[in-house]
Amino acid sequence: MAGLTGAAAAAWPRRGAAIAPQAVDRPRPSAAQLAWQHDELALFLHFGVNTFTDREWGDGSERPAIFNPSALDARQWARTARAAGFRAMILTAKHHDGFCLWPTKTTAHSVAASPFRGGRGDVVREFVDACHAEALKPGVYLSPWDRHEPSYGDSPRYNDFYLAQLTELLTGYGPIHEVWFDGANGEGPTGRTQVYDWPRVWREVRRLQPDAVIFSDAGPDVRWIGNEHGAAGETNWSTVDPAIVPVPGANGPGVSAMLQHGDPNGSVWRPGETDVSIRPGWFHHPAEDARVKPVDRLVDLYFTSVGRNSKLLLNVPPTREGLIHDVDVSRLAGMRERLNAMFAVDLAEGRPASWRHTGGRSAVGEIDLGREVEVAIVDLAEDISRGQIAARYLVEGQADAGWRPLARGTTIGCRRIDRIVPVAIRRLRVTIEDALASPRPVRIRAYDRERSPLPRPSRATRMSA
Ligand code: FUL
Repeated sequence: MAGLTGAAAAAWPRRGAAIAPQAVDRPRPSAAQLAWQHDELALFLHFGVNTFTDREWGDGSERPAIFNPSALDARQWARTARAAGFRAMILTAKHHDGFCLWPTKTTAHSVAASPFRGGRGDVVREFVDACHAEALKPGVYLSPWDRHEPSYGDSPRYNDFYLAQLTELLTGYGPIHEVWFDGANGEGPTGRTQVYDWPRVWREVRRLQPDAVIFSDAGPDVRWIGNEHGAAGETNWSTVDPAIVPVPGANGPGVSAMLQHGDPNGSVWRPGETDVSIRPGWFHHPAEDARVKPVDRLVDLYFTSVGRNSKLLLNVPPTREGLIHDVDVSRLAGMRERLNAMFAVDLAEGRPASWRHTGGRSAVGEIDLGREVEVAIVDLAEDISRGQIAARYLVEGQADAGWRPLARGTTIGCRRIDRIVPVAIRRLRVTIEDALASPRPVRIRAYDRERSPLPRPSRATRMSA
């Protein structure tokens, strides 16, 4: 999203209008958080021994010999992602089973002990190289829960082991864009609980990869959205109260609501990431080839994540061959085709909004679309580089007769996209009914229904008085 420029910016704030102090003090994103969110789409790749055992969670007893993808082609993953408009990919370098996809020095339980590329393979290397070749940002998932490693449960020893693994990943492969920490904390082999040292983990990521964003329930940079079915909260603040979710995997009152909705009064900027799988499971299972989410559902996921001030991390797991399955490839292509068709022509482009304050915490912006046009999607955006403040909004449209409500909601943030009953209108009005500070102009875009290749819908509902 571009910042507010041109007439809208020039018209705001009105000359002499005071800037509320809250607007200055409120949390704002770092450059890395801002870029992360504007990327909108990242591909998650769950791949490892589970791919070969047909399980979701390995127990750590898997023989490395079973890991033998016959046609692994990370470029195919990257090409698929890029063609579908994704800008980053995150690979499970190690899942709960403890098997490492890179030839680590920390354990023998890795690709080095497998027949893959004659024991000289490195999936992380191939993944990172493929990301670079397709201009995608690489990220890694390193499960803290390790069901293979004997030191797991002996907290100081395992923490050293885990840090050594993390160090290898963060020093051996160039810039890593996102480091993804799952909160899983299963019991160790002796029944002892492993106490993770999260502050040390985060410190090390900062030291070794200062530009990376760190994901976990507890951030510190980006937070889990609180479910795995692909829905950010209808109300979704990018600020949170860090005390409510202090560590990954935290349980307690308010955790779930904080992850889903954030907190308007939160003291830190921690936007939500929406992770969901294209299939029922996170790993590839041949029996689920017929249960890949249809294109409609993928498009819906875009609206319930990106369209609700979040980012979509869509899991598309490679097969035993080491390839993204044809069905998944075609669904992703279909998703991109639909999104391109929907967002092809911004009906409000080049039509400046005139904004005025209607109170200390309210404002209204109006756009003349130049002629009567059919609108089916309204796409709003705050300039979040300056924080998030809109708390309640109303969208209205006008044809010959009076104004009619088209959509209403609460937060806007980086992007809020509403699908509305298609309607022919000449003017569009957005009212910020409530905000945390003196409202700033919101970028307004409007789209018709999808155009080609789908047939044109029948006539739009015309508004009448
Ligand atoms: C969960 C894990 O247990 C799942 O297997 C998967 O990796 C998901 C993204 O996170 O906590």
